[in-house]
Amino acid sequence: MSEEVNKHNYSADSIQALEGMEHVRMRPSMYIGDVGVRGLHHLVYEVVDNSIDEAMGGHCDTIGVWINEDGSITVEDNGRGIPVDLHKKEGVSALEVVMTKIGAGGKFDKDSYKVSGGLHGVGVSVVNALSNHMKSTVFRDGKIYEQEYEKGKALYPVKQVGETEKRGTRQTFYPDDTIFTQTTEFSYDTLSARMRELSFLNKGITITFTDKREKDKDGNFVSELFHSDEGLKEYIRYLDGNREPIISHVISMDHEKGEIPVEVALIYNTSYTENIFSYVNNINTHEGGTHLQGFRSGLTRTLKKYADASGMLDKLKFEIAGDDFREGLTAIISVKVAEPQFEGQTKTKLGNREVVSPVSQAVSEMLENYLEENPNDARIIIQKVILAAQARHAAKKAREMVQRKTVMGGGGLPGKLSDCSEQDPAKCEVYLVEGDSAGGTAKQGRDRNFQAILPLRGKILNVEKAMQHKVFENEEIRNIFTALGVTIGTAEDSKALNLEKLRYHKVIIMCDADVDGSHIATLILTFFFRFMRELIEDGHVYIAAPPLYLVKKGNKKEYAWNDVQRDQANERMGGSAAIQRYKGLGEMNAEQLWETTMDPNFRTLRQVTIDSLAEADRIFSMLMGDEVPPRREFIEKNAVYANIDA
Ligand code: 0RA
Repeated sequence: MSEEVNKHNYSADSIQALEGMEHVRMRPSMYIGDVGVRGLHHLVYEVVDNSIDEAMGGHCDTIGVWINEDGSITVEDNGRGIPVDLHKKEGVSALEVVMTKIGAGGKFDKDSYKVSGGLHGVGVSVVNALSNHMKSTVFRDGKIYEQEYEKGKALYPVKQVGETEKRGTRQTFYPDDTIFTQTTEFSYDTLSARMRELSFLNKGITITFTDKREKDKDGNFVSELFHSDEGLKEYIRYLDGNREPIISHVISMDHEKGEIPVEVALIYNTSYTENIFSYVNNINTHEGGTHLQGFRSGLTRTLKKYADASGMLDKLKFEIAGDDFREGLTAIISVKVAEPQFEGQTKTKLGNREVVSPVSQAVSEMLENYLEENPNDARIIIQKVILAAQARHAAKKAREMVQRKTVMGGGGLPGKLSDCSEQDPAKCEVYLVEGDSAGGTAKQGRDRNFQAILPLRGKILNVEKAMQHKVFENEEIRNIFTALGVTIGTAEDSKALNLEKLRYHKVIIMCDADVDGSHIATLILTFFFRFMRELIEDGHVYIAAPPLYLVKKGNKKEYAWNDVQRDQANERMGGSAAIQRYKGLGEMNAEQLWETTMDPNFRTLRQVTIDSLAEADRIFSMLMGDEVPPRREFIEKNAVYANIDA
C-alpha cells in the first residue's frame, strides 16, 4: 500500500463513502432482494460472483468457499488480487474503494460482463455494509495485504502483513444479525447447489466447498469439489439423470466467440414435461425472456422444417404447435450479455431484443447438424412430437372442462370443500387434508371464519408420470383447481396460470406425520410444482406440522414434535407420563387438531420455497421413482421452518 494513503485525511474520505453504505443498511432489500434466508445466501453469491468474473477473464481457475466453524463465510480465488494501489480520485487504496463505495463494483476491466439488474452484481461493498465484520486479504506482487471493516466501515487503511508466493483474493464476512434478524445460519445444501450450478455454467473452473461446522464419520469436514469440463452438456446429464433419454446424445453447442456468447444443451426423454432453464450472466432467468424466445423459435423452425421434409407429418390431420416440440425436452440456455436489461415481476426476464436472433440461429445450426448426422434420433424426436400433438388435442378438451367449471361456476365448488365465511383471500386459508376422515376432524376443529377444508382422497395422481390430459381429467386435481379459484391457459400460452381469483392466500397441505403422509404431501407438491409453480413462488404453499406424540399425566398434557421434546415433556411430568404416538391425523380429535396444527397462535407452518428451479426439477424427477426415502428427504430439505404466524 502506498505512502500517500497514510498521509491522506483518512476519516474525511470515508464519510462520503458511508452515505451510500448507510443507505444499504437502511434499505437492504433494495440491494439484495430480502433480509430472509434468500438474501442471506445472496451475500455469498455476490462475493463468489466476483471471483467467477476473475476466472471468466482467464485470470484464475480455482475458487474456494468455506462455511467456517463460527458460521462466517470465506471465499478465496487464485486470481490477480484486487489492486491495492492508490485510487487517484478517492485518495485511498483501490481495495478500499471496492469494499466501501457503493457502485464501485470492482469492475475495473471493461471486458467483463457486469450485471445491472437482477440481484447479482450489486458489488461486494453491499456485502460489507451488511456484515458485522469483514476482512479482505490480497495476495499480490509477492505481498500479503489486509484490511478489516465493521458494518462496512474500514477499521484501518490497507496494510501489508507479510510476503507470499501466492496470488489471489480472500474475503471473510460475518453477516449482521441486526439486519438478518430471521437467521444468519447458512444452509449447506443451498450453497452447495449454487456452487454446482456455477461450475456447470462456467466450465473449467474448480470450486471447492467446505463446511467446517460439521465433520463426517471419519473426522473430515464435509466438502465437495465441483468441476465441469463439458459445462452444459454435463449439466443436462446431471439434471436428467433420473429420466430415460430417447436419443443417444446430449445435443449441445458453445458459441463463445460471437458478440453474444451463447451456450445451449438439450436432450429428449420419455417424460411429458418441458424443462428449460435459462441463464444470463450465470443468473437463472425464471421468467425467461429474449434468449428463451430465440431458443424456442430456433427449435420449432428447425424441427418443423425437418419433419415437413421427412414426410412424417403427411397423415396428420392438424397443425403441430410450438408446445409439441418441447414435450419431454430438457434444455439449458446460457448467454452472456454486456448490458442486460432485466424485466418482469422478479426482474428475472431478459429484455434485450438483440439476443433473440443469435440464439435462434445458434440453436438452428446445432440442431440441423445433429439431425443430419443422427437420422435415427431425428425420427424418434419427430415421432415424439407427433404423439405430443395428439395428446395435446385430448388435453385441450379436458382442460376446457376445468375451465368452464371454474370460470362460469357451472360446476360450482367441489362438494367436498367446506368453505370459510371470510371473503378477503388475504385472510383465508385452505387445508388440503389427506383422507375423508381427517378431513371431517379438521372440519370440526377449524375456525370456519377463515379456514376452509378440502379433503383429498388417498394418493393423488402422480403428475410426473401422467400425460397432460390425464392430469386435467383427474377429479381430485380438478377439485384443487376449482376450490382455489385458479384457472389455466390463455390465448397465447396454454399453460399460463391465472392467480387473480386465488381464493386463499395460504394453501396448507396437511398429511399424516409418517412415510405415507410425506408421500402424499410430495405428490401434491409435485402437482403444484408442475402445474401451479407461481403459487409456490409467490409464497402461498405451506405444510402443516402435526405433532408426533401426546405426553399425558393426570390432567397435564403436552404435545411433542420430536423425540427430544417428548422426553423433556415426560421429565417435566416426573418421568412416568403416558406417551401416545400419533399414527395419523385420524387419531386426534377436533380439539387436539386445532390446538396443535391449525390454531395460528400455536401451530408451526413450513413455508415451501424453491432455492433453485433446476435442483427442484431434478428432485421431483427423482421422486418419480418408487423409492419412498428420497421423497421424505425432499420434504424435510425443501420446506423451510417458518413460524409465520408468530
Ligand atoms: C480488477 C482489476 C484487477 C483485479 C480485479 C479486478 C479482481 C477483483 C476480484 C474480486 C474477487 N477476486 C478478484 N480478483 C481480481 C487487477 C488488474 C491487474 O492486475 O492488472
